[in-house]
Amino acid sequence: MFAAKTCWCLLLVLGVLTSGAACNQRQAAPPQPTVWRFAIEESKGSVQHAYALKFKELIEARTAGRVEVVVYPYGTLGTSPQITEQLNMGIIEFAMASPGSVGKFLPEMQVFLLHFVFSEDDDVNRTVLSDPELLATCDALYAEKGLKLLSIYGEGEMVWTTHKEIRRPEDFSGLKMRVMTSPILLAAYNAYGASATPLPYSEVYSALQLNMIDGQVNPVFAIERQKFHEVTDWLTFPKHATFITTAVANRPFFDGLSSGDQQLVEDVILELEEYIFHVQLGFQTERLKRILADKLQKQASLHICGDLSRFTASLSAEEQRELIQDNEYLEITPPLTDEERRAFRQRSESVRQVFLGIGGNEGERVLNEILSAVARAESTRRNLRK
Ligand code: 6CS
Repeated sequence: MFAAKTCWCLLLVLGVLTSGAACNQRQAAPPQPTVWRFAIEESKGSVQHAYALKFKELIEARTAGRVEVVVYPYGTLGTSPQITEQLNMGIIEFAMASPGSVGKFLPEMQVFLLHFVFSEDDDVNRTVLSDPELLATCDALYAEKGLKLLSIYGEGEMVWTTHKEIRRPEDFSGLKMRVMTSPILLAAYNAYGASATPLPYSEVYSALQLNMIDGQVNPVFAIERQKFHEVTDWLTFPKHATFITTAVANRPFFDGLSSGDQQLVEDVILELEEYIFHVQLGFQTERLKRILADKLQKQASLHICGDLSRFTASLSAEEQRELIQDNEYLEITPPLTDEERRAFRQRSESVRQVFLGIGGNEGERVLNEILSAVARAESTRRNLRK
């Protein structure tokens, strides 16, 4: 648990940081803006950072300086579970809370970590995650913890980075796979035959470098930001899951806002849904390009197992030649076949039972809502394509 004493110290530090400017300018005495603190679980240049910066820009522009949003990137205020605790205690007003980090606090939210539940189609997932019924069900669970759920959104397809090729569950045998601190992720990778190892985000790079772990899983932008590609040489796109997170406010804070400010926050969050979808989509190709360029420049080998057609289409003819065709350090192996993916899917079925044990009736309700919403959205997509 985050110690109460630590929280008070943090409050003091945040108070000093945000009021220091006010003391220095006492003589001018302009009206001081109200500060809204927004902590994210990722570093600068990440999807969450883009989200928080856009939130800041829109809120500050629309309140004409009455409100200042201060963004705290990963590491500034603590680990991801600590950020959620600070949000719950009202030390900060807004935060990102990823299901992988809020396991004990919000067990039902672990549903978003299950493999082979969401679609392979980003547009379908976007429709599902913004489903008003799903948001209302989840918000009721957040409300019990003193939180207000603002949005659920995807940050991109989950990719395995490992020291060796993985095409079958048997390839995971004896492999220490780092996961976020969630019982569902532990169960998922143990079911594949790996030895799942929970570690905080900040320790993954050195653990890979020192061979304390053999692999990890994250979207491409996170692999590039945290430089995991420097300490692994296999990138596998198994199309088994999307990284999903939630944007959250402290509930008493949100309820205490004027109706005008509540509406403002809700309008901005709605606009951000479209914005962040395109940001994460762009990052999936832009950051892969950086990984390839970095590996090439360092003359380090890289093996990619996946369908690279969308990525290749995003490159100019010259980039395609330099990064792919003439790149002697790159090996592209075919994506996992349907049969190969089926082997992982079958192993993942037992994890749904683990989830139902953890998530209880409410967890089951959320899972069923998601499964129905995915089926509905996929059928709509199919009809549109006809
Ligand atoms: O793997 C993790 O721990 C982190 N991954 C992402 C993409 N966001 C935050 C999370 O803590």
